Amino acid sequence: MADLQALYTAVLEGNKNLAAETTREALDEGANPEELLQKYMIPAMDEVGRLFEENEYFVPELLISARAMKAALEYIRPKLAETGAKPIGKVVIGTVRGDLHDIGKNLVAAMLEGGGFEVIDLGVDVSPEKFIDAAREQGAQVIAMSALLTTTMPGMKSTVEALTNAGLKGSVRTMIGGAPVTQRYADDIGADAFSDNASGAVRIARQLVGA
Ligand code: B12
Repeated sequence: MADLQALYTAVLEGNKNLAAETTREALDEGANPEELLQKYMIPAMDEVGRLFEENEYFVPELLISARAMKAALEYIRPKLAETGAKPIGKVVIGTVRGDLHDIGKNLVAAMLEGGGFEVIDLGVDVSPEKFIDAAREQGAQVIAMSALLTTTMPGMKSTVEALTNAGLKGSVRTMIGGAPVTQRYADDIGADAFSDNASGAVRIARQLVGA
């Protein structure tokens, strides 16, 4: 039996091989991928954030924990995406300009795929123009933006404004999230939806496409 507490510890301590191996073993044994995420992996990253805030962890520790989380996600992602059904909508997703945090964004992308969406992932440090061009070229109904820094959140506002200027506000809907982002901020900048977690992201995306 896979030791799931070891998964928590592996992410917390940045043990990439153990994180990946435990995840693979647990999934082989039939574990629910969402439960692995919600009960072990995300809480471990939350604890990493707390230790960083308390000056017990520094950027190198953040990086190795993030690397362990990503290694485990490599196994989780395909499981979440296993649906086989026709896509219910197309979402362009990215982390906004100047921001390199992508773990939450990757989780949201994986959950959206699992929830039946086709997802075009633009990666990190995405400019408003790149979001809009991609949505237009791909015919996406939704732009999903992630920001983890208070200093990069204005990139969301700029993207909503650029969408309005391009005459696409209304036909392409926007949803936002990330640790410092709030419903209030979404309302202030005119974003169409907000969620503070990846399952909520699927729910609001469904509402946005009327599914
Ligand atoms: C890991 C990490 C890093 C890693 C990122 C690795 C990577 N590939 O992502 C590295 C080391 C690179 C890093 C760098 C920095 N970081 Co950092 N980092 C973190 C940390 C510890 C965890 C973030 C994370 O992955 N959380 C786990 C995921 C699952 O959570 P999440 O991203 O919030 O996503 C969830 C929800 O928010 C939501 N969601 C996310 N996106 C979206 C999008 C949509 C559309 C929706 C609907 C929902 C949604 O769903 C997700 C799943 O539930 C946080 C602390 C924290 N508690 O957040 C600090 C933190 C975000 N970092 C911080 C800082 C200051 C930095 C640096 C400036 C540090 C430095 N001095 O260099 C740099 C900035 C680099 C840059 N330009 O982006 C601060 C930000 C402070 C602020 N308020 O602005 C934080 C809060 C730490 C702190 N307490 O000081 N960081």
